[in-house]
Amino acid sequence: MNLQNVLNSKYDKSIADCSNEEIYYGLLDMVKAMAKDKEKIDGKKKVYYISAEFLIGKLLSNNLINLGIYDQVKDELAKNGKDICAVEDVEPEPSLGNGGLGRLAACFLDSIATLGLNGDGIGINYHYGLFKQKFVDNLQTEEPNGWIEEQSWLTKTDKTYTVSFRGLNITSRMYDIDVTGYDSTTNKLHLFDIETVDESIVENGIDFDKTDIEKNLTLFLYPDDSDDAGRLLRVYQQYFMVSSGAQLILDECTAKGCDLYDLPDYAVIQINDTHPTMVIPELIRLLCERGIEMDDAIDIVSRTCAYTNHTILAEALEKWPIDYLKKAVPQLVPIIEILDDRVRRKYDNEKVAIIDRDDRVHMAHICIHHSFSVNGVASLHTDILKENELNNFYEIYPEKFNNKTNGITFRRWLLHCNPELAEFISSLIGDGYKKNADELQKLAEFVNDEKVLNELLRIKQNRKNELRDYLRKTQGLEINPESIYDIQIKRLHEYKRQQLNALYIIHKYLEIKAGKKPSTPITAIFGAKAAPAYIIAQDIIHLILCLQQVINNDPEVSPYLKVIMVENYNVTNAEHLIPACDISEQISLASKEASGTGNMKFMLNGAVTLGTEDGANVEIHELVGDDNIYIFGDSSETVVKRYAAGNYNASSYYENDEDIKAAVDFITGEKLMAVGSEEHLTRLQKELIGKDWFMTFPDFHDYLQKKEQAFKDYENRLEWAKKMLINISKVGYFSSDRTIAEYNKDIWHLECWEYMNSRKIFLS
Ligand code: 26Q
Repeated sequence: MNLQNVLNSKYDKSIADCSNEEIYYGLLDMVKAMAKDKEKIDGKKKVYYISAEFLIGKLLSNNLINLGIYDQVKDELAKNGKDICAVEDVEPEPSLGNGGLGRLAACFLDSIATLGLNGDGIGINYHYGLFKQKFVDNLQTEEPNGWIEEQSWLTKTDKTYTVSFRGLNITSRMYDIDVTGYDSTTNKLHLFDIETVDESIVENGIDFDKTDIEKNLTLFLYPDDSDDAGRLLRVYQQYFMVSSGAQLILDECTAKGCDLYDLPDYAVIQINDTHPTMVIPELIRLLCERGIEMDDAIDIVSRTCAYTNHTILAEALEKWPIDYLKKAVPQLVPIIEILDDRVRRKYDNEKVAIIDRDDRVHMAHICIHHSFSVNGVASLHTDILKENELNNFYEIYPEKFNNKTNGITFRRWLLHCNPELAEFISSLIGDGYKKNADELQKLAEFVNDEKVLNELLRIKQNRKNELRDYLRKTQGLEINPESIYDIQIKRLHEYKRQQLNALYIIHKYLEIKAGKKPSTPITAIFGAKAAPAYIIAQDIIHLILCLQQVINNDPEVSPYLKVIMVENYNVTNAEHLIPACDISEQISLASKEASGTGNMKFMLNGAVTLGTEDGANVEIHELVGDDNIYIFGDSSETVVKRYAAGNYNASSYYENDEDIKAAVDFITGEKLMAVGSEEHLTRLQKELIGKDWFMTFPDFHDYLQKKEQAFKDYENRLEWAKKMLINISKVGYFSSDRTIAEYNKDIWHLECWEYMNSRKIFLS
């Protein structure tokens, strides 16, 4: 198949005469046709990765790479005076996720297909993804973020199901997106939708009537759970997804001749956090409807489902009031009550009950009792689950608990976003690492090769120059490519501690004002969206934007220090920011970040981590060793103990530490007040002095010191390049191909292709 032929029959035009839009739509058709030819022949058993979020990002170049035709298409376009990047720009980004959990689901689909595993995704076809962020008067505003066009990656199927809510039957329809594996077969992402969604009910930013389910069910991806109507709508969305998914799974298994008692031999359902929990009672309900006894149904479902936990933050663990469930899905309530009753009869421990004394249903508890596997997403996280958060369950079911350290797909996060680096690596160690990421270790032999180190620095500089151009073009921001790019990009959350980074910046600003100038200029770059109702998160964004305005406009300081807050941080922006980064900020309060995956993306692109011993940073540290990472701050044990003791007193740090006091006072000082809002800045300052729940003050000085050390080390360019090289050489462990191979080996047990010495070998 070739692009010119596709465009001939579609538009009767040559490539040169087509607009970028026409070329994009032509490529869409071409990719879909090629993916169809590679569809997987179903094996007996299949994994269903069910998730409320799939943050897939743009798909064009990813698909061209996976189908092995990226260079060919790029050259053909170039010959006809077209630029593939301009064609890529035409594609709207499907932002169907909030952050890490959604992006992980997308990376996993890529790896499942790449390993040739039989596995599809199940989710919701949100018409608007995560809101588009705009900054107005140094504050975040939100706008709807549409992505579905007349022609898109979605393919409408003829599969429909009835989903019943109280007093309302809804017809769900399945739409498919092809998931092309790298040099492999194609799987599917099944997204369910309804025909009656009405986009015109959106008014005033992202507000809409939350009560009219037929018009709003699949309208929006939820950024938070701030109000009652929104929470109830989320229950509707979750049930809609799992009921459609459960019906699909039973259909597919019975079509393969599965006797429903043998369901676990045909299907394994990986539940991505608690959001799809209702798939458990729903499947039980459907099995009973088909004539299976309740006890048997519970047993069958419990041997089919596996649960992944992504958080230890208590407030993020879903607990739905039973009244919500009665209002939306009364048919599940008697089943959940039976599950609770069985648990209560078996275990005399209120803490493992499914329905608590306040009549709230603990979704995680349903998952743990009724899955055969429970996993955390990094080694430290799994340990904390076992020892603290889920200890009561671990004591009952030690055999269910296992760790699966997260990973990322190197196709998107290296081959696509940094092709020059990928090619350079190939020139040194061959192409094998693209399928077997462990081969990156071969790079270690070049650690003293100056030519290689200089080339690595040259490539990084190219990315830094490109980021300068990109930010100028898309955001109207000016940065100095000779400066150190220090980047913190992730959802805005107090536990991730963007506020600690902001305090550092204030400290540095005050130092420069006092005449202590850094020898290499620093650009502190942020990108973050805050849930609209998360007030302190909005205040932190405000602080950073005010700092940007004050510092960048201060001629005494801006040659040495600049602050950049990138608007509308999303996957596409990340693809430009990550390859250009020198220092990767991973500064969550130890014990709070389950894993992090941005940390891995930066490492892959030769950035050096400045971080706490939290999440997967711990494993990065173990791999690269003390000399190739900057670790600071209290350990998770210290933090956990301090919380337990309940004696953390932020104000005494503030009173007794001059540097902390000066930085915190600056928040409501003349300079920031002149550009910011008193309400936001004073509230944030009060929160820090009075509470500082995520303990920025105890870590402040260690952070300062390690950051200064990193900036100093950066100046010895060859030594720095060694650190970059070692990071890249050790990053193979964080390929999502490794993570998925482990899920398969330990949990799913599907037949699979494995790459050994670059040859595909079939394992069963
Ligand atoms: C829950 C209820 C109501 C509304 C929204 C939610 C909700 C939505 C999204 C709760 C949580 C999320 C997302 C969580 C998330 O992204 N967790 C991250 O998962 C990554 C992949 O495992 C980890 O690397 C991160 O450490 C973890 O924070």
